Amino acid sequence: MDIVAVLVTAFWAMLPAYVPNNAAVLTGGGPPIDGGRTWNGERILGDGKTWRGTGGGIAAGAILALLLNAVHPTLQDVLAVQLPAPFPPAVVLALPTGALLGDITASFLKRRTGRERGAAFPGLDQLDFVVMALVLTAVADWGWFTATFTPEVLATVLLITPLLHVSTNVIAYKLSLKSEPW
Ligand code: CTP
Ligand code: K
Ligand code: MG
Repeated sequence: MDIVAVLVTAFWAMLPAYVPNNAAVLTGGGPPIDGGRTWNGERILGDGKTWRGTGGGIAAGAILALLLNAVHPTLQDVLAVQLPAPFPPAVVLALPTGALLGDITASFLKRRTGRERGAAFPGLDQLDFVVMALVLTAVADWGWFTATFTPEVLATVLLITPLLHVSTNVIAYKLSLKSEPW
């Protein structure tokens, strides 16, 4: 694959995992997933992980994956670039669910290490969602996963994701959608 094809594949395949965290910011609120419960004096997850945000985030990512599938044939012709095979149904769900599961796992680890809601955890903040999205996708459809995420595409994903994450969060912060720029 040439460099353009690698970049396009990495970005296209990860889009349904990029959108859920941002959609959760917009749809979040209401009852927290942990129901306010604590463990060793700290919240299990905290008020930043809600049912509404999680549901809204998964829905947004899945809808985006279906939209990408719908425009796949046309775009492949128009752009004359090799796109990854359409998202199989299990992957449509695995990408956004994995992204939010990664984010929830990170909050669990933040609370266990004494970090309050909104505190930064450099490294974890930028990669939690991508790692879990990839793991769930590999479990959901190993054939599609290995055909799409070749070693060079995987390396590109791990490189561009932190950059995209940092920049979109700074934008969301500047637009007052988020209370911290991470
Ligand atoms: N959000 C949500 N449900 C999720 C993830 C996010 O409702 N599963 C919403 C919450 O309103 C949250 C906001 O999106 O405050 C920003 O998400 P994030 O930065 O992940 O949460 P924080 O509030 O920073 O909490 P934490 O320290 O646990 O990450
Ligand atoms: K987060
Ligand atoms: Mg945060």
